[in-house]
Order: sequence, then structure tokens, then C-alpha cells
Amino acid sequence: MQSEIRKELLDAFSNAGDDFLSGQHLAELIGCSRTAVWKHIEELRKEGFELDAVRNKGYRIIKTPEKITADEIRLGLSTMFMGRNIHYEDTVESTQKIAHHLASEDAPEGTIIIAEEQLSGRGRMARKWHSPKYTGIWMSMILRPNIPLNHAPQLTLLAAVAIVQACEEMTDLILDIKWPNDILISGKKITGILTELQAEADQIHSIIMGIGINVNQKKDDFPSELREIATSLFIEKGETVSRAELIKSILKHFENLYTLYLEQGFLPIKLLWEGYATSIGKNIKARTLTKTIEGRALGITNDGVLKLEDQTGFIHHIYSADIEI
Ligand code: BT5
Repeated sequence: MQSEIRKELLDAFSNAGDDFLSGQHLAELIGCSRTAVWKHIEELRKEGFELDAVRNKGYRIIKTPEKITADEIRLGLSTMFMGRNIHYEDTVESTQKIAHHLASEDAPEGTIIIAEEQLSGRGRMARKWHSPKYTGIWMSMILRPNIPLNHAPQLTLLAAVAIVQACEEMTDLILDIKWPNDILISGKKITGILTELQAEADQIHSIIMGIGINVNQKKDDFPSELREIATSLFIEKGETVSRAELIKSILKHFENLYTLYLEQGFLPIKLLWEGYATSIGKNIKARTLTKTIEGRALGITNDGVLKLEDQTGFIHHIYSADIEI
């Protein structure tokens, strides 16, 4: 109930833009007392929101907090289901771990888990993901698509497109996707995606999609082993980027693409993905768990599987690998 009032309050402020809203008007709109409105406004202030309060006019929000808050994400969020249920944490081991737990407790589709810092952020195959405080987006999303198990990797490609669209819209930078789960700027990694499943036989219960985006790190914020291979939007653009705004934009793009995907299948996503994929047409090395294959990346199949032509002309279908360009 409390968080419902909070959501309605923030929706009212985002609809009002720069206009003031009176306490009386807000109370009527939300269906609570003026004292309740006042209490919620005081809580927003404690979270770091700055509000103008003018006698006979009312309130308006003039600045949202540095730190991401669930409320800041709700303010102006234009999605139907993505991010409508937000779990925000300060420090966690991994948002994936929390998401798995919430998914098994029937959290609704579109639930997101966001943390300011991860102590054991993880990549694929037990690799580590560096997730320092207040700098990046460390987020897991719970999805419940009715698709066959072997189509789940398509959602990694879909998420990559959504992230590129959102980052390009907000920063004017040019991003590339490296199959299957990396996003790069000038050859350096800015984003990693980790898609995990809860499934039984051929039935998906949930997909837990972890997204790590380096947003405001400076070069020194990266440990030495990542400095030459990783970058952030701040390093590339030279300006701080609002993490909350970027999250909202990703959720919006993701929801649009995901809805399209559920209605029309992978093909429209594939076409968009190919427009952003750098490795296609190039000679690459694909390291799978068992072998390394060198050849030319021909593209992806209609299912999202990478096609790699070796020197003998044989076309390999690669389901999972690390790619070196
Ligand atoms: C990934 O794995 O790229 C998937 C990363 C997913 C992270 C998100 S954050 C929210 C959610 N919660 C989690 O615990 N995880 C997800 P992979 O392709 O295996 O790449 C891992 C490799 O990327 C590491 O071995 C490093 O070389 C490099 N790396 C680690 N941290 C990085 C960073 N912050 N930026 C760029 N590269 C990084």
C-alpha cells in the first residue's frame, strides 16, 4: 500500500513535468490524506530528491538523487511490465542470486533487481564481473516467456539490441555487439550479459537475465587486468550519464523488442541484431569448451546460432563460445 502511494505520487510528478502540484490535489488524485502526501514527500527528500515547495502552489521535483533509487526509476518509467516490480539493494553478492530466489518465489515477469555494488558479480563459466559502487548498472531481470528451452539464447541477443539502442539514444556513441553477449565501444567491453535459466524438462520456469554496464567508471576504477580491455560510457563520452535514465530507457527498449519477439518470433530481432554486429563477415577465432575454430563469421541462423566457415569451407554452427576478433 505504501509503495502504491509512492508509485502514484511519482507518476503524478512525472506527468506534471515542471508544473507544481498542490498537496490537496495530490491527496485527491491518490486517494489519501494530505498528511500522508507530506510524509511521502519527506521520505523522497531523505532519499536525495530535491523538491521545490512553494506556498499556495505546491511541490515539484527539481533534482533526482545521485544514487539510484527504486523511486527514481519509477519516475517517468513508460513500460507496462518491465521494471514495474523493483528490488533495489545497496550491496549484494550478485543480483543473479537474488533474482533466482525471487523467481522461485513466483516474482512477476519484468521484476528487476538492481544493486549499487556487487561483491561477487559473475560472468559466464564462473568468471568474475567487476561491479564497483555507484558507477555502473548491475541488474537482473526475471522473464517468463513461453518458448522452447533451446530458444533462450535468443533473448541474450535481444537484450544486447535493447542495450545498444538505449545507449546510442542517450549518448550518441556507436556501440558494437560481439556474439553472443558482449557489447563493445572501440573494441573495449562496456557490457556483459549473462542469461541463466530455471527449467524442468523442456519447460522454462524463468529466465534470469543479468546485465552489467560500465556507466560512470573512470579508468582508475578498473583493476589493472581490465584497464586495456574494458571501458565505460563516461570514459568514451567524457560526461557522466544518468544510470536511472539509462535503466528506464533499456527497460523500454527491451519491453518493445520482447513484445515483438513473443508475437513474431526471432526474425525481426535477428535483422536488428545484424545491423549492430561487428564480427559478421570478419575472420574470428571461436573458443568453445572443447576446441578453437578459426574462420569467417557468416552470420547467425534464424535461431541465433553463429555460423562460422573454416578454411576448408565447412560451416560450423556455434552455440556457445568466446570470440576473438
Ligand atoms: C559476462 O560474462 O560478460 C556477463 C557479465 C554479467 C554481469 C551481470 S551484472 C548483473 C548480474 N549479476 C551478476 O552477478 N552478473 C550479472 P563473460 O562473457 O564471461 O565475461 C567475463 C569477463 O569480462 C571477465 O573474465 C573479465 O575479463 C571481463 N570483465 C569483468 N568485469 C568487467 C567489467 N566491469 N567490464 C568489462 N569487462 C569485465
